[in-house]
Amino acid sequence: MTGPITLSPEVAEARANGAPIVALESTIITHGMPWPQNLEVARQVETAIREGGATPATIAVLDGTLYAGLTDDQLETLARAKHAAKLSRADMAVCMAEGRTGSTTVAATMIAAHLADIDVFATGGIGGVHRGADQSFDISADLQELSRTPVTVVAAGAKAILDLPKTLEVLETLGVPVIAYGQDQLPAFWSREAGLRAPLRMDAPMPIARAHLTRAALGIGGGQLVANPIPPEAEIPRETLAPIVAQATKDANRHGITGKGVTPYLLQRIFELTDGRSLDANIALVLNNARLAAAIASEISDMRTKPA
Ligand code: PSU
Ligand code: MN
Repeated sequence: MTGPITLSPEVAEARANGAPIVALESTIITHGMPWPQNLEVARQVETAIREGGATPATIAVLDGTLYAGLTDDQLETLARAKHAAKLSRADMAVCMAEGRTGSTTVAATMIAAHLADIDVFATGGIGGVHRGADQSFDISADLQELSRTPVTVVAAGAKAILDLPKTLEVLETLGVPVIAYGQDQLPAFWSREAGLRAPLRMDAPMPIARAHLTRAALGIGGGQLVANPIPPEAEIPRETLAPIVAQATKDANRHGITGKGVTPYLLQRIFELTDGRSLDANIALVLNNARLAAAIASEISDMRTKPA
């Protein structure tokens, strides 16, 4: 074994030069979007990061090897995989030990990014506290990970399928900064506004980069969550989505969906109930997050390589 994580040549070179790198999760490829849009979007996101002046590092476990940076063939293999495991902190090591293939959630991607010295990670939405969590106890391991692993995560807020007020409360308890980008409201994934004020607001990549480095200097540990609103032209308003989310949640309960199956089921059901519109919105917000993440990574790289 050459170390716990294998860097693509491109990622290794960027790291050696202190150049900006943005990590990308892969659960969105295997469990978040249908074939073949999943592969197209994975490629588009990598392109958006390159256009933003950074190097993309898609994270996944392929036949037991944890990678930061995939070749196009590897990306396609993953996008076509029918039985890839959905990996989080609990099961990444088991998947590797058994030589199997799995995609990484936000939590597992943060762990891998940190191992590879990558500061910034772009995704669609993080996991959170599910509706009905008072009965089901379904709270994503992503929240705990944000409190312990020092990576800045750019997402479009938490998905509207979650209980957003409870998700904010848990993040506050865990000491995770939730930073709305360019607005006061917390964004809610497919919608620009959750109807909740975000705890923090920042308006440019540079101060976000500075806060990332300041947290490290203070020894606080843990990451930052940057909640970047979906572009206005792509959003699905909250009022439109509310009954659809309610329907999807009811269907999930009726079918007895639990555990890791809940988020993929809801995403697929909402895709059906919106005639595919949710997928178009999802694609737009992921690309938007990739661009912001590249800008933040560039600022961090500048600050590290040219200290004031
Ligand atoms: N964002 C998407 N689609 C997804 C996810 C996020 O647009 O499929 C994934 C992320 O990988 C996130 C995971 O970490 O869902 C959360 O799953 P759970 O609720 O089981 O923790
Ligand atoms: Mn869960």
